[in-house]
Amino acid sequence: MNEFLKHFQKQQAVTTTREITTTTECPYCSVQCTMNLHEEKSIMVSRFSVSANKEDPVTDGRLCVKGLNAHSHAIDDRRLRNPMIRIKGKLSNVSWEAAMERFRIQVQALQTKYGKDSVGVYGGGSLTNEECYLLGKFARVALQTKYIDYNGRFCMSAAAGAANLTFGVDRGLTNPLEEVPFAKCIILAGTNIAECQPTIMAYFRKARQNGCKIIVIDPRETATCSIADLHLKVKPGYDAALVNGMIKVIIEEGFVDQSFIEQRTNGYDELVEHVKQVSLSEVAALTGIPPQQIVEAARMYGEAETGMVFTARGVEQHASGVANVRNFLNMVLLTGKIGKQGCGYGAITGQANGQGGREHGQKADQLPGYRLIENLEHRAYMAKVWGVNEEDLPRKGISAYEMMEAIDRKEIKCLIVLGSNPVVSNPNSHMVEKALKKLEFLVVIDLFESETARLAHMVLPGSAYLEDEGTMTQLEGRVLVRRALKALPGKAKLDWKIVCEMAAVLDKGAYFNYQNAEEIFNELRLASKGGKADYFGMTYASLEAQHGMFWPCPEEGHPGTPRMFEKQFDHEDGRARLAPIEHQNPKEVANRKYPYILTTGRVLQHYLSGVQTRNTSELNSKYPEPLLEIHPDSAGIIGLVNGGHAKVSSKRGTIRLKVKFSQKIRPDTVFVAFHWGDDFCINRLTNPALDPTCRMPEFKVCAVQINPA
Ligand SMILES: Nc1nc2c(c(=O)[nH]1)N[C@H]1C(S)=C(S)[C@@H](COP(=O)(O)OP(=O)(O)OC[C@H]3O[C@@H](n4cnc5c(=O)[nH]c(N)nc54)[C@H](O)[C@@H]3O)O[C@H]1N2
Ligand SMILES: Nc1nc2c(c(=O)[nH]1)N[C@H]1C(S)=C(S)[C@@H](COP(=O)(O)OP(=O)(O)OC[C@H]3O[C@@H](n4cnc5c(=O)[nH]c(N)nc54)[C@H](O)[C@@H]3O)O[C@H]1N2
Ligand code: SF4
Ligand SMILES: [Mo]
Repeated sequence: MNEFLKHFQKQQAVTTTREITTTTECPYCSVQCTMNLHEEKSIMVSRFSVSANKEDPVTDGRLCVKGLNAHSHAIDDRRLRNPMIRIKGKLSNVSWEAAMERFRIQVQALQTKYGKDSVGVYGGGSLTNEECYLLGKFARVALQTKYIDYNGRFCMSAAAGAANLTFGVDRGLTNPLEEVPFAKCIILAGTNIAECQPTIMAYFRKARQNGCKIIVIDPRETATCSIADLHLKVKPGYDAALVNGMIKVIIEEGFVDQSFIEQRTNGYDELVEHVKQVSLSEVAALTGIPPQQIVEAARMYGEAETGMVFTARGVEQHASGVANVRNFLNMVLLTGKIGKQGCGYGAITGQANGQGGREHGQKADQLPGYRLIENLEHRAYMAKVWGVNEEDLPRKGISAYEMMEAIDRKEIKCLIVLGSNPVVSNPNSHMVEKALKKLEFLVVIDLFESETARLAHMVLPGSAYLEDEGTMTQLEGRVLVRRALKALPGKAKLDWKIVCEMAAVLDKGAYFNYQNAEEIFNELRLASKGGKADYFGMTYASLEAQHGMFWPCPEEGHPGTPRMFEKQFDHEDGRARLAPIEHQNPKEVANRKYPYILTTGRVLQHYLSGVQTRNTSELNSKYPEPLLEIHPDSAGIIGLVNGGHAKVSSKRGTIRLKVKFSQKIRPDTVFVAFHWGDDFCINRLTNPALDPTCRMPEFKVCAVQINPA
């Protein structure tokens, strides 16, 4: 642009600037911090900035570095603006009409030739409740395929599986965050809140000021350990063994709440019998935690008048994830620390709508409101809501990674991906990439040309959080309305409208006729009515009037349910189920060829597969590439230098990484974050061994060999 024009525009901007301030919610983690977005609007340009929303009762105006920069990717020039179809090997811009016509031809041809189940759908937990609901309906009603699953399978499924078995229902936190300061002992197991949900750290600090003792269980001394009274540096994969040790002490030293056990639980005698054979010295040998620390932790929690236990992916992302969480729940029940102020359990949900995303039907075996697709009554109810025949609803499908295996076997020929980047986030990603390349038709709806979009036959430009209205259910189980603030870039469309258009070209438009997100929500309310995650009593107006409401909320005027399980659990007899948990070794253990344990997770600056945060220079510049965190003693044995490079290999793949020495990690363990694709993709190494119940992969343990590079 020439200097004169620049000057002219600057003048114009000065004379015609308008400032607009609106409130929105962060698109990243499950806390769903609200913030004020300021737009300085002039004729030629808009400038955006963010400030705290002091009115937010959950965060009290706190924001982390990701939230402060979240708008950056949404307004980025690299956003997708046009539908694209692969022509002669290259993705080329086309009109929406041409894209939808191609979509119709491909999907109809494949379903005619190979059957309805030749098409699969893959969703995500960043989408609004309305979109998660719609995607499930799209699969079951428009495509009539059994194949739908979503990225939450890798996220919440183990905690959900455990909570369903133990309590009879799964809501991440059983108590609102405001009760955390009332707990006198808190266990944070495999949860790095300081980096992953930073704005809720204040609740834990407050608890500490009130005299609470905090126990952190993590193979690394993370930033979260700054609030710990006791850090148990567990060997990855051995949480269930550790908890068996703690339970033994709790029972033997008389910390059991006998009246709670009698009135509200089943299975106590079996659990007592089971821990009789547990030996603390064996537990110490397995976990690497000295017996006296196990006793100390059990006493801290056992003695405390009130207490809360939180778990996240460190405990859950294992082939024994459900069992691991169940053992923590055993400890909660034994001590009667649930259903009261300052007493409860929390699976710290991950994604923005990780909670709502798992409730309304994008999971393979699920219908909205936590109904089950294999339950005849549930099917009949949903068929009525949707106006279809019960017999026409498909049966249950398979989990996310198993869908990749079915694609590899060419059983699924077409996949539609909305709001996920599976080629980066699935375990064993070499196989996943190879499988996706076998698809006859891969459709990706995204904001950017993600690693998965680059493999697609069709890429459709979807909507970012600033443009898309809808509800999100944050980690407490509180449903919030997010309003749209901004116009879509280029020819991008709202995600829910894209789903409706895809249905329409398949002649199912009559079932997908909505004017706005609120109409979808009103249908979702009805769909969830009478289900475990019951939203029927919520309306956009009631949600906005009181900074969200907690489900279950069965009728209008109902206050919602901030604290669960005050009087009963959700099993038919109203009682919770204790269960003896046999410790299981991880599926891969260190051996002569692969002598170290690799565990994976997150860093503060990046989010999940990294597509949004790698496209945010303020964040990416602070952490531009993945690092191999390794103890200097182990690095010394291998011959690595700090800042040098290492080749890390598992049975499934090899990658080259920059080395970062850390005194804070166990010497037998290394840590790598998973926010990168291609040659930096740590999931090329991870183990796709799945939990038998919930099908969670073992992201947190695989055996690796490390060499200087
Ligand atoms: N900055 C940032 N924040 C995020 C996200 C992000 O990508 N970046 N993602 C969001 C999402 S979707 C999620 S699911 C959450 C995840 O939140 P977290 O689960 O807290 O995050 P992770 O880093 O995956 O794992 C937590 C900790 O588990 C430890 N760990 C590893 N193996 C074991 C083990 O066997 N036992 C125990 N006890 N601990 C172990 C790791 O050292 C790590 O510190 O974060 C959300 N918030
Ligand atoms: N090794 C290892 N792997 C892991 C984990 C781990 O701890 N270790 N954690 C697992 C967990 S907990 C999770 S949650 C998964 C997440 O894994 P993914 O679902 O693959 O991660 P995201 O980066 O959220 O992918 C979202 C994609 O959708 C796009 N997107 C974001 N918002 C929207 C939207 O509103 N509309 C549309 N159309 N597109 C959008 C983004 O640009 C991005 O390309 O990864 C899992 N993988
Ligand atoms: S804590 Fe989570 S929701 Fe809040 S600003 Fe940070 S990333 Fe966003
Ligand atoms: Mo997650």
